[in-house]
Amino acid sequence: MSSPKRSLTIAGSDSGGGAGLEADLKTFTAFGVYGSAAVTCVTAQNTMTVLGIQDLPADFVELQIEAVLSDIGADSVKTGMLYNKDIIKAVVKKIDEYDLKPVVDPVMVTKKGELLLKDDSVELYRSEMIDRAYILTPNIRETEVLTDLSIESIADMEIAAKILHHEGADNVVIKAGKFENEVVDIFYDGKHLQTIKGEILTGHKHGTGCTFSAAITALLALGADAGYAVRLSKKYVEDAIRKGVPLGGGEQPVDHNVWSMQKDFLGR
Ligand code: PXL
Repeated sequence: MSSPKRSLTIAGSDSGGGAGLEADLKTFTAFGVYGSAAVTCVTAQNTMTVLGIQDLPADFVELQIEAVLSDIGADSVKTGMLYNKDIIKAVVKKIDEYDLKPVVDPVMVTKKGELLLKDDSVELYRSEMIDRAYILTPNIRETEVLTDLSIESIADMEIAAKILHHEGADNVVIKAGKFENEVVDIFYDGKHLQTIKGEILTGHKHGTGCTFSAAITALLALGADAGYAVRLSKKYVEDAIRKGVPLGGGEQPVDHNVWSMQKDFLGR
């Protein structure tokens, strides 16, 4: 029997199961990739609100990454919510030790505005995580924080993508700019700028960011190149939003399972 492809997520837990490492693991499974997880923080959360956040000791985050990589291994890695300086430092240490090329989702706040990266940790995040990213996946708000720009047009998104690439991210996807009645993603690999447009979708949006970067991570493990992984992951997230999970009284989760019956993703 051939061994499965493996992806590791280093992220926070969302007890509601829509975002965070739960979204990542469901998405890895949907792509037929074996998922492992190093937990950074635990959130008590549902579709309505975040009731509490408990961070794990940084050395224990490190220990989980060590446990996974020293035995199971990983064909691709993503980082999500890192929350504080000590956790950022611990993750950076393991990235360097294992020469990882992670998908970096610079998680900062929930859609409602609850902080998932402490204010006093943003500078360290900028200086340590951007240049370690194989693919950096900020949304508009995160892009503004990471570049000090105000993003008001597609042209601003393009400039920001170039800046973040210049700061060391190998590939940059700026997600979900809503301009000219469309949702626009910008992908930049240092050579080509691609504009990926889609219709503005309403409805089940909890977990979109995590699910998108997890799908990219799974596809990288399967051997896709960065551009293909990004474009296909966008389609996956659109379908996951359209299908959605009708649970909870707040922002309802995307359906991570939406493509799980399809086996040959790279043949699409
Ligand atoms: O979508 C960002 C995100 C990341 N990680 C965790 C989260 C959320 C949003 O709710 O809870 C743990």
